Amino acid sequence: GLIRKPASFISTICDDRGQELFYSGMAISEVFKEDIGVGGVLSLLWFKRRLPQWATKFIEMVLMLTADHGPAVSGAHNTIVTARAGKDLISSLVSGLLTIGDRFGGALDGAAQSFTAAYDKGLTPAEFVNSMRKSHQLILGIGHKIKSRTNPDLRVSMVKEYVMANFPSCEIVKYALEVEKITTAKKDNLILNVDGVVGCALVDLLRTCGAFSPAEVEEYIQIGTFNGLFVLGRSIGFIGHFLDQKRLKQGLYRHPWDDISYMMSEKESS
Ligand code: Q5B
Repeated sequence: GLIRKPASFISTICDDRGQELFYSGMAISEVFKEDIGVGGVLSLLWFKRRLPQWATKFIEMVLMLTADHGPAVSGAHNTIVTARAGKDLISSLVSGLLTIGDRFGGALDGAAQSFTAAYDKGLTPAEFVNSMRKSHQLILGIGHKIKSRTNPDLRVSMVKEYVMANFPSCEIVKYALEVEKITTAKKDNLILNVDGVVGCALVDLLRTCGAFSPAEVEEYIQIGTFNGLFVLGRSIGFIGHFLDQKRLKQGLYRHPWDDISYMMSEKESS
């Protein structure tokens, strides 16, 4: 009889074999007929299911408010330097994306994991802050280079307002805000930052939207899903910076000597 060749890989999110493309079982024509938006498409391709409108709107909000934060942040800076070195869009974009990590823009997953673990263990916010200090760990999702209690980050305020008004409940965000009260009392810039508030809100979203089992939520937290939203959002800005530099016909960037502290021994300098 016929022997079926074993498949080399398995895929479960998108079917392009028929005349019509399907995203997790939803025909592309339905995607437009039902006007599910980018948030709806992301839900189908990342989570393999439709999410309620308050949740897809939140996803879109995150993409919009993480889209850019100026030319000075490390990722935009890298993109600009690469574009000015004459490189193409993809090289410039990737060089920006490669700076995303724990310190810059990639703290969503770590914040989601540590705040959620502390909340679930029943640690008080003070116990959580102390345990992180004792183990010499920075709290991911806390701290900002320029934003502080006296110069608040309006993106964070907008996320908080949306979450409080639209989520069925937001225990992890509320917990993180209690942690922020303790950290900002120590230092003005140790605010709950954009990565932190979004990471915690995404846990609340998955836990309360009714579309996931607790085990599924735990899996999404552990496999590192949330940094993906920052990466996706900020790619919009990085591509903008690439186009901007090309439009402005900016030449090769060389960092000025007077902004570098050359610390050589006398022997090395001679
Ligand atoms: N301290 C963000 O550092 C930053 C502490 C802390 C306990 C903390 C730092 C940090 C965790 C990672 C995080 C996301 C590197 C940031 C983003 C997107 C962005 C970016 C943009 C955009 C800032 C000075 C003193 C030291 C530290 C203590 C600092 N952070 N203690 N937990 N988390 N946070 N990243 O100001 O006693 O003096 O030795 O790593 O959440 O990336 O716009 O720029 O949209 O693009 O340089 O918003 O907070 O401060 O590291 O010199 O520390 O504060 O231990 O204490 P800074 P440092 P001490 S949002």
